[in-house]
Amino acid sequence: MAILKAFCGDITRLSVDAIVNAANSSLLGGGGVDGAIHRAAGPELLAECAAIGGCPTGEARLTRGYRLPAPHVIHTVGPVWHGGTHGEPVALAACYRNSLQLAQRHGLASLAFPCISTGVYAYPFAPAAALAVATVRQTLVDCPAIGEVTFCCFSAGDFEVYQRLLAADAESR
Ligand code: AR6
Repeated sequence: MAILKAFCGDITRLSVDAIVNAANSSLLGGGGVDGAIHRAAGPELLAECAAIGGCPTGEARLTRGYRLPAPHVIHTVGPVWHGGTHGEPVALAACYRNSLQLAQRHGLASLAFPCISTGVYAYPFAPAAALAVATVRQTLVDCPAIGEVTFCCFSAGDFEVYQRLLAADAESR
């Protein structure tokens, strides 16, 4: 059974097999966690991303991590929140599922996710977090290579939400 954990801090510091980037569909960098990852990885990451040629919402692409402690980055594109009736939950779940399945195909055993879409893309935090934990738990059933998934939070309040969700998840098994 894979371990799910929450961490509060900067995702670029984590030594896991892959960190996930909350990118935009150009894959050419931006603000928030995307900007932090590109700054920490160095310009080689942007060059590799540019060669990929973009990524649709809900899908995921793998690159190297360059100067990051994590040897790989999985770039996924979350939905922009437009009120919740424009397919946002389906697209957000696809981000988590496709990132995990990509990691599984490449034999990556440990992964860290940021709280995708909950910054600039304005997805409300609590439902995004609940969807993230449920989707990861469900997808891991078919991902035996993955032993550990970290939900990387960037504020104490966000971290508390995940701690509550993960305690409930642990109690339910
Ligand atoms: N480590 C971990 N989490 C972080 C970090 C960090 N260093 N920095 C920010 N966060 P956002 P989105 C958290 O806006 O909503 C970019 O410009 C942040 O507190 O980075 O998916 C892209 O290029 C929030 O909880 O991503 C896209 O254009 C979470 O990361 C757009 O933003 C996600 O916030 C994507 O928007």
